[in-house]
Amino acid sequence: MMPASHSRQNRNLEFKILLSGDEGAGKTSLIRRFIENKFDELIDPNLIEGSYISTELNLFGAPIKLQLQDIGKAIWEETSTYFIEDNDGFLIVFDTSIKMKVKPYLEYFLKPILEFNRDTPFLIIGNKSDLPVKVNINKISQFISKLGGNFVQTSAKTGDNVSYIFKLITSEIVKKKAAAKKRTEDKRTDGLDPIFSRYQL
Ligand SMILES: Nc1nc2c(ncn2[C@@H]2O[C@H](COP(=O)(O)OP(=O)(O)OP(=O)(O)O)[C@@H](O)[C@H]2O)c(=O)[nH]1
Ligand SMILES: [Mg+2]
Repeated sequence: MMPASHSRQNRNLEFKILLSGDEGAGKTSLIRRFIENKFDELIDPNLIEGSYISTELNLFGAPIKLQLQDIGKAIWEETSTYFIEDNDGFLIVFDTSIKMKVKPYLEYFLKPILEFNRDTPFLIIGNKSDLPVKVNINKISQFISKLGGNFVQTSAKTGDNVSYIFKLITSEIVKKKAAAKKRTEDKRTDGLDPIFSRYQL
């Protein structure tokens, strides 16, 4: 039997991640690729919308539970505050195969997140990298790094970078929680000890 302290340490390694962005950007496809390693040209847009889908990731030598959820722009518009409070990290997804103004798009989705807490972990995902790119990747990368975020191009179709983005956002969440802990020096009750000690935080 595991010592009680050990099981308590691992119990709360669970984070919620929200994917948001325009209709058709590939949010559900990214989750499907990550969890099932499958891709469909025709995907039910409401496959998992509105409810969480759970998976597990091994990171820093510890199993971490992830609860993934995706919502479209319409729901975001009405209830972004609820979703921002309810999630630990965010993936803002857009489709790089469509000519569009990316800056206002990103500002639209990021503003409420950063206003709520400027330390909230987020990644910007330029999906559909298997198709010809119709946006200026250099300009977008520069804009995102100015905002203090990371930009990753993915393809749910080929699987390119899909596991990577979920690992990256999870490690950002862990690091930010560690940094917040360091600031407050509160007694830790969140079960992150094994990860923090591995990270030497
Ligand atoms: N070529 C290509 N097509 C993709 C990729 N990701 C998604 N698609 C396709 O784009 C369409 C929309 O994908 P979804 O995953 O439904 O997009 P969504 O963001 O969940 O859209 P909503 O649920 O409507 O908000 C589907 O036909 C997918 O097959 C990709 O990386 N490459
Ligand atoms: Mg969808």
